[in-house]
Amino acid sequence: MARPKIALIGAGQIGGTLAHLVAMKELGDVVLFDISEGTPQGKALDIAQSGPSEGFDARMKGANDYADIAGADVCIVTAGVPRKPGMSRDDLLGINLKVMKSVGEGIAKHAPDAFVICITNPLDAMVWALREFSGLPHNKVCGMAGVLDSARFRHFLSLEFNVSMRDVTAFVLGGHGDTMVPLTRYSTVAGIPLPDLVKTGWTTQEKLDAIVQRTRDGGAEIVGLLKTGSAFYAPATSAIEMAEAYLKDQKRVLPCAAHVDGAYGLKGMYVGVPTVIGAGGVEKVIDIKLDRDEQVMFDKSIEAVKGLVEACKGIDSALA
Ligand code: A3D
Repeated sequence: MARPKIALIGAGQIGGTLAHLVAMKELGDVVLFDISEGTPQGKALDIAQSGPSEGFDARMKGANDYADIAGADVCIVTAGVPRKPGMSRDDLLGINLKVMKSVGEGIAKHAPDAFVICITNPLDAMVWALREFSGLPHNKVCGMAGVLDSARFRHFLSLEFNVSMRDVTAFVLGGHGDTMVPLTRYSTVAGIPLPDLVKTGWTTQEKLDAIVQRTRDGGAEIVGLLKTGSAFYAPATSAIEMAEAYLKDQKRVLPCAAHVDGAYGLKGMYVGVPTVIGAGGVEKVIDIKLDRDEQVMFDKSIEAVKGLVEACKGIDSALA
């Protein structure tokens, strides 16, 4: 059977890391696409030359022409600009919306059957825009944020409890931004919910609150340290987890920015929710009942996402 074809739209920090991970995990052949001439070609050649030592056979190709992504099984989109210190994700809206238009049209023309994972910020609005511009089915277009946000939460919790990250599960809902909703009630150490661990005295509510806030600020903390861009290792790993779930029909339960129509009382919008990802793309949105405090936080997050989508619609008519 031919290897899957994985198109990486954007060959910057995340795009290059994605290509390396695809090769190391032998998930398929890679086309790295970028508007910058030479960058995708150089990265593709460099990664290909790590093949003999690493022992993988994946083919790497750099491209500046959308025709090269033809027939891709998966497209992971990082094209656009990242944050600099002092910028919010929302500051990227105007410039990255224009980028989503060209990327969406390129995917629609050359890889209409692909499973598309958007990473470009502001995430929830950009995945909405990418779906609009590409016209692909909603279940085949989603955004990566929840896997990363919950990985950050799990990392911080594992440090607090001094246990393996593998034994910590975390649940994050809502938009990818300051209003994201990490749910402590559904986050566990070895299946024991965090509020129960507070009761046993293993941690305190104050420490948990601080971890929740650090998770919300997780991206900004890294932007502040790097100064020239944003996180890329963990964002790439998170998107690969989603791509692998699709390619291997793993039916993984992963949080992602999915099209929610009915669940959570929402009518047709993209936002972070728990989903099942398998060969059908986003096969299911898992609906849960929120308590009053959680609902208040979730509603605030929904309003923030809706505001960004409305702003996109305003700019989009200017783009047309
Ligand atoms: P960067 O290293 O700047 O790479 C972006 C690449 O996109 C560059 O190589 C550009 O040349 C290329 N590009 C720009 N315009 C186009 C276009 N029209 N068509 C094709 N390629 C284009 O950024 P990065 O890789 O660090 O980050 C990429 C995006 O991911 C940014 O928007 C970040 O804000 C976002 N991001 C999201 C998360 C989430 O969790 C959602 C995390 C980290 C970064």
